[in-house]
Amino acid sequence: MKIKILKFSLLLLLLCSVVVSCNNDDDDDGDAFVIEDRTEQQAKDKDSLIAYLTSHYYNSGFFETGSNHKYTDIVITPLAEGETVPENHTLLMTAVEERTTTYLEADYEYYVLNIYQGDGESPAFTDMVRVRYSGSSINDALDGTYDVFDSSVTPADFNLQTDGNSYGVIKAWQLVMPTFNASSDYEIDGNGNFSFTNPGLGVMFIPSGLGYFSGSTTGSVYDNLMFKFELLQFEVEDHDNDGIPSYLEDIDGDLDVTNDNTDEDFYLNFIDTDDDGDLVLTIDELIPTTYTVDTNLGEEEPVLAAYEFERTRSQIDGIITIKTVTIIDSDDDGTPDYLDPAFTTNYNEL
Ligand SMILES: [Ca+2]
Ligand SMILES: [Ca+2]
Ligand SMILES: [Ca+2]
Ligand SMILES: [Ca+2]
Repeated sequence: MKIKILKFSLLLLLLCSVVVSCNNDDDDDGDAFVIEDRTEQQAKDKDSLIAYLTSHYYNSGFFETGSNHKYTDIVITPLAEGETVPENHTLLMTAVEERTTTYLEADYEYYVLNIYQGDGESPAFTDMVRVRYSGSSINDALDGTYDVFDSSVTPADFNLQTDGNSYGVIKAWQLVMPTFNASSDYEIDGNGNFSFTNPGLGVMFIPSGLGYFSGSTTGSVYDNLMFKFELLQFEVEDHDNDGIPSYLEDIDGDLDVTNDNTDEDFYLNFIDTDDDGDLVLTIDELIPTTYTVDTNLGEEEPVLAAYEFERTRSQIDGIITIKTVTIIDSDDDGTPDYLDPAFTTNYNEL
């Protein structure tokens, strides 16, 4: 049997994608509450964000020495009228990176202060992230109040992609978190407290359209938000547990898993256990492999192939058992078996 590994770039050309329309909740007539046009709201929000960034500075000098800095170390201070930015501090506007995106048909600018990139690896846009953070309202800050509406000084987990059964995060988090790296390591002290080695550390300044928009989570609508955060760790998510990590279920590679549905059924690929609808489950259209690593003999763990993914691992008496699956493209046409209804081999029954 020939085993060929899929080249994912080919998928862009070979697969049709089905556009699943986004939910618009603003088509009810007679509502007293009028939802703002996203593009018009963004114009106002951009003005507010720039007003904030040009009138506040942060303690940049603090982060030039030492390591393992915390989000609670970030101090942002309003610039008084006529004041110049003090030594060892930097005006936010000159420190942030402006980024752009299109979301729900509106064009957005948002701003990211990258204080530390992080020494570990980087999550995908569908992964689970473990963070410490605080979120506050920029609108309130411009009005002279500082109001943290949400925070966690202990590590908290968030799915960057909701499957409908779990809470998702605001769009800005899904955009920003994958551009940072997590910590490279951690330690646990005698009291069970974790300390993380050089996590990604930053602040995002975001318009309401990439936050809660017309929702009132923060206590008011159309709030521009600021999140300080440490990206501690992440886990690769496989929402439908079919062996394919969710980020690879983004067939057209547009960083959106809500527009990929190979078999055009009710279930998007990332929540579909039979992606091509050929009645052989995706997990059965992948090649299973079991590795046994005897650490008593000093054996090393295997290096996985490019399209091989760990499913489970267990350890008994120093012997690690790792089960993986590998994507196969039997006819080498660029469409792997699990996305190709013409191939129905069940590799778990061979
Ligand atoms: Ca997609
Ligand atoms: Ca489907
Ligand atoms: Ca799937
Ligand atoms: Ca198939």
